[in-house]
Amino acid sequence: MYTDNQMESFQGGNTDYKIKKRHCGFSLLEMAIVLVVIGLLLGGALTPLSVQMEKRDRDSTRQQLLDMREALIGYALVNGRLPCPDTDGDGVMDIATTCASSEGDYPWVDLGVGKHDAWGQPFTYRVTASFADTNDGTGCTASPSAGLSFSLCSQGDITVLDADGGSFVATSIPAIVVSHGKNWALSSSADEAANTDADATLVDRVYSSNDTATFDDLVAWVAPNILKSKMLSAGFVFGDNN
Ligand SMILES: [Ca+2]
Ligand SMILES: [Ca+2]
Ligand SMILES: [Ca+2]
Repeated sequence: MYTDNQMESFQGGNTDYKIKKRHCGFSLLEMAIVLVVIGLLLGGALTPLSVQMEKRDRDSTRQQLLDMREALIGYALVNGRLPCPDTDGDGVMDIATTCASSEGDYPWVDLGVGKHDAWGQPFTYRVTASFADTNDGTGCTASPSAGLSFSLCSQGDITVLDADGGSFVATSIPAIVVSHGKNWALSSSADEAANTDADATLVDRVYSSNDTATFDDLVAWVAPNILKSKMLSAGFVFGDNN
């Protein structure tokens, strides 16, 4: 026989046990809720992280483009002409007397920069052929300087628009470099397609990930007046510099 106190003790013990058991059940439920909340938080945190990574990649590619443009001008200062594109993927420009093609990859071996962008893709490079051939001048002056592929009067043939069929951003450009961005070349976007159709009209505009208006390309070009100004400063004498 148990005393009343002993019975109370047992009952109290059972009650504690039940409470503990019930508490364990709540803990599992709580854990499930916590896991769901953590999942939601991680899901929310991962999106900005991917955005941050793309921003980092775009910043580094933008810096590469600035270096590559500088290298193009440096090449012209040394050689009296712009480099031709690489058309067979070895990083070496392809030229006989004239460029094998006006458009190809940036000749990263010859220029020592620009093998690929932050997404591991080659840069597209387009040049006005008469600025890169080994023929003196471009026909706009009767007295081109020996060893200079272009003259002060030479005009580039590349046009940059702010959208496909849009307004002019720059005209008479001798050379341009394009990174096609994280998505490479999205054929459903007319503005992106304009930068891969191998003609002399390209697009440079603000970033957008919005459906058919998607545009993530990064573009840099050699401004003709800066190129000629730097060559004049370096002591080059153009045949039409009278
Ligand atoms: Ca080549
Ligand atoms: Ca020329
Ligand atoms: Ca693109």
